[in-house]
Amino acid sequence: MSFTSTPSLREQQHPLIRQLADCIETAWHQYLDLSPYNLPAELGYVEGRLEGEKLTIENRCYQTPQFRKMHLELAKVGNMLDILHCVMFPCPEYNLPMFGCDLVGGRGQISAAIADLSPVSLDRTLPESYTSALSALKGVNFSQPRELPEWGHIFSDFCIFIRPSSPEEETLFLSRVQEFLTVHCQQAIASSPVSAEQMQQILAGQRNYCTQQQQNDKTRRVLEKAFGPVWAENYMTTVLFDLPD
Ligand code: BLA
Repeated sequence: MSFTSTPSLREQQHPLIRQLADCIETAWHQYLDLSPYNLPAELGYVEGRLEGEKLTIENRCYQTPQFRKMHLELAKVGNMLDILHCVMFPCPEYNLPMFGCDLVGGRGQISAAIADLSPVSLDRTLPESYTSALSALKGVNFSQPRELPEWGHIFSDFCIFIRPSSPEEETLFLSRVQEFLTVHCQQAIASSPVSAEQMQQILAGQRNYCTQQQQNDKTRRVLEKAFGPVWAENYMTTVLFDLPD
């Protein structure tokens, strides 16, 4: 089964973005019990202009018993920039990492492909069940690893941040994200709620993750140029990386 019916933007994106979007939605439908999650109405589909080019943003959002918000965003700036952004925000009652993924490309080439299951614990380690499941995956090597920015200390040792250099590496990245999602969904549906005290620590960890992601100047600059600084700040803090209450 695939879930490719509605979107118009998806067909115009770089093939790896299209494939990854399909892969994410297929995993979500396969493993999780999805309900709709309503973004503020005016932020589901957005158009702006950046340097004479049209910027289009298309959002899909769900929630489940284990995830308070699962957000998949596709964005396109004329023929210059194709973007996929995805974050799964766990409910703070569960000790689950943050799944995050970003693909950025332009003119036929993906320049940044990042995927991670990021810890939210104070000691920055993943739950033991995740560490053993992820360690058991086949080792992967990419020829063009990229260096994380300063705020990238939020990511785990399993984080992949690369520039894919061939169709083979694009496929390898895609299958690694698929493996992350399978591990994550299976762990999530098997997990039990934590104590009130541990929930406070998880909340602090999620807040830290979001605060650091909000420091991404490259994302901010694209949004500011198209929509202005006030809109960009609002979008980054309420749609992309909203803090749990
Ligand atoms: C990088 N993100 C980027 C880049 C752009 C965007 C233009 C630079 C690409 C490059 O250096 O090759 C832009 N990303 C966007 C925009 C949106 C977006 C406009 O998602 C949304 C509308 N970013 C995330 C998530 C992660 C993430 C969930 O949204 C990780 C889990 C990471 N993006 C991320 C990182 C970089 C990046 C680490 C590199 C930043 C740097 O090198 O400074």
